[in-house]
Amino acid sequence: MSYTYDDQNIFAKILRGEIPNKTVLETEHALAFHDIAPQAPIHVLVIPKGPYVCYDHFAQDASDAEIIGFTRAVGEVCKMMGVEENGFRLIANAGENGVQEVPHLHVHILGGRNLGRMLS
Ligand code: IU
Repeated sequence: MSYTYDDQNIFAKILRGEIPNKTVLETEHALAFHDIAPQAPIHVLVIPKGPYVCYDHFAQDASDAEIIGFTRAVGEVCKMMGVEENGFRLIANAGENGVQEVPHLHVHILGGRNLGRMLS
């Protein structure tokens, strides 16, 4: 599938420094920041710095270095936020059925409370 990236999306603006954010971690390939409307005591978004719409786009077109860098950043943020001990959830919504609001790949890291069952 081919994807068209909208460089006016809000996370692209955050990456360009046009909109402020509460940064948790910035690396060569990723930026992590607190979600503006947290759904759990810990709710951090991790985004790749490259122009990828969703997970599939990223997996298809990103370089190995970007994929490794992004994946390691997610792990690092989990460590920084201390969620590995009691557990956490990663979510990457995609497209219309996934109800993705912002068309720049982002992984939600949710933790700090029992999140309940998501699938049944
Ligand atoms: P979604 O996976 O695309 O549905 O989630 C988008 C998330 O981005 C959602 O949790 C919003 O609260 C969050 N967010 C944000 O942190 N900062 C913003 O300026 C905007 C959305 I717009």
